[in-house]
Amino acid sequence: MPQFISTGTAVRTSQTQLRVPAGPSAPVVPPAASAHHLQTLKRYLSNPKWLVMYLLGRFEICKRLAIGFARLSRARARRGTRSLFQEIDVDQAVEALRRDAYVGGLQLPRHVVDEIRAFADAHPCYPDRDPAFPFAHDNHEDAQRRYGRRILLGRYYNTATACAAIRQLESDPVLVDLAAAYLGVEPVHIGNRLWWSFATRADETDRVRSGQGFHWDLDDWRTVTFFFYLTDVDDLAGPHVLVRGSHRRKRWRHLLSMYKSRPEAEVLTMYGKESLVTLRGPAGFGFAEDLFCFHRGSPPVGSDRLIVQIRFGVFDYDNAHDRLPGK
Ligand SMILES: O=C(O)CCC(=O)C(=O)O
Repeated sequence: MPQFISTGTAVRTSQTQLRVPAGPSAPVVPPAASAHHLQTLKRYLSNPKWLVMYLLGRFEICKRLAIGFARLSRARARRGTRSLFQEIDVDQAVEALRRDAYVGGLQLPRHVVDEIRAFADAHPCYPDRDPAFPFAHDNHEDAQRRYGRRILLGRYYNTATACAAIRQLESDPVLVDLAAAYLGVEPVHIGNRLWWSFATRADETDRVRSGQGFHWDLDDWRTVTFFFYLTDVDDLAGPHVLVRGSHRRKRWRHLLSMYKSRPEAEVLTMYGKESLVTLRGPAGFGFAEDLFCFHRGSPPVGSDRLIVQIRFGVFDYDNAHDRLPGK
């Protein structure tokens, strides 16, 4: 029984029975947009070092200075264990990342996919950033009814401590080597994300808030994120889409704006349709990406998608971990 699940309704999943706290009997009111913005503002102000990075980290000269500063005090760590990705040529991978903002060719062994799937089956997930409402992923329809709103994403908490297979990825020598070579400094692990993207109807605002509209991320001066699909992903199952090379080429008004999301038409006009890369693959398929590029998830329409991300950066601002709040 997962430790953070208390008394409540028994929910059957494909592998086990989860107990999740009884939900509200009447639909709850979804958080208003202004409350969402206020929460975001509070988060910004509560982490001043991160805020400095957030304001300056979009400019290449500042990125280089910050990385140079980190390099002064950081030695290369020894990497002991055997990698799951022996076949990767790190130099070639880094060249592709620098040029295109992504590189494919990572493949998780089946037993690791199965282990993470088993973790997802045995633990509750949560509507985006709402730790008050745990639900079993295969109870999504019921959870939407009880929550009183569409649930596009179901995120897991505490993956670093609760899932050994995910923890092993955080220290995989090839992944860490690749991150070090791309970042130009010994990397730090800045967080994981494990989540379902559900095939459900939703409006544009919810889609954009759920990473399904083009945007770029700024979690650190420079970052690299490893993605692995844990379900088969075709065009109907929410493939990840990115704009090749857009981590190096952005308009000044994009860099200066506080909004990192942009309408699809604007992104297509700027970069051209031929720059879009859609990443499809069977369960276990993986790729590395610099999330400073424009990217989005496609809304799944045929089946739900389970995906995990392992993120590395230059400094850990404690801003991207998936710890359950208050734990
Ligand atoms: O769902 C996806 O593929 C997009 C993920 C994303 O936008 C992000 O992690 O920033």
